[in-house]
Amino acid sequence: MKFKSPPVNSLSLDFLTEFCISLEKLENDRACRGVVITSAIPKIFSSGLDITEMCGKSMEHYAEFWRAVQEMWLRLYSSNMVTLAVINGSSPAGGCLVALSCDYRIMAENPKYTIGLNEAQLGIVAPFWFKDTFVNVVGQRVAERSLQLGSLYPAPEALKFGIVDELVPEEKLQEKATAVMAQWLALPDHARQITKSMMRKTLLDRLVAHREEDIKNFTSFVSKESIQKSLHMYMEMLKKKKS
Ligand code: CO8
Repeated sequence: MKFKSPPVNSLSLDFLTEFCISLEKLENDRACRGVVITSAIPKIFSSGLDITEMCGKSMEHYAEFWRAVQEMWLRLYSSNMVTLAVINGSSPAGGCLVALSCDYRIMAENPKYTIGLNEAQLGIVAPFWFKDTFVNVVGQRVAERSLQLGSLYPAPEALKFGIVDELVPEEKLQEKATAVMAQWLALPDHARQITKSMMRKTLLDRLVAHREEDIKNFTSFVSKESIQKSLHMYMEMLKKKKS
């Protein structure tokens, strides 16, 4: 599956909806046992949640958007398929969450590409299921420090901290992805699926049980004047950096 939503594969409501439908189609296709998620946009895997969906919109819109973010994560994190992220570009915040939710992460060996949960840099807070997905990959200490600092790590550091599993020269990504997928698919599906579910069920159940409360938390947090101001300033900063 190749993300292709120029300019930066930001996770808008439309993007998330289409992503979920595509995942569901593959999930229901008995012939499909694994999915490789990558980007068709050079240098960018995904720029994370579309910030414009969180700025100057109605409470109803925030709720609808957040439900779509939850849905994407619930589907991806609980997928029965082997999920492999091939991170061929930068992957901040929600982009990093997509990668962290897969079973295995291969990143292009390019120190210009960064990855991490940088929410704190935007003046916002990663919700518990972002945080716990991160903890489940890198452990408490790395997650605690990285989340507080909103760190975006260049690929070599991301490997050092266990955010990604392997670095590969960009031109070898596809070859490597095929080899890794073959390795994972060599196991009997049922044993792998039950093991995956055992590792992830507690966190998945927690979001399912607290889904409405999580939406309420998001809508009231994001609609605060101070948070709206932070997000606007961040968008301005991106524009200035560009010019
Ligand atoms: N959402 C919306 N628009 C974006 C986003 C985004 N996430 N990222 C970039 N854009 C826009 C830029 O504003 C710019 O727009 P325009 O052309 O109109 O000026 C355009 O995309 C291109 O961006 P750049 O010029 O910056 O492109 P580069 O190739 O130089 O850089 C990057 C690409 C590295 C992806 C860079 O754009 C970047 O760092 N973007 C910001 C990424 C980011 O911080 N995302 C965090 C989003 S928040 C999130 O995912 C989790 C939130 C959890 C919620 C918590 C509860 C409140």
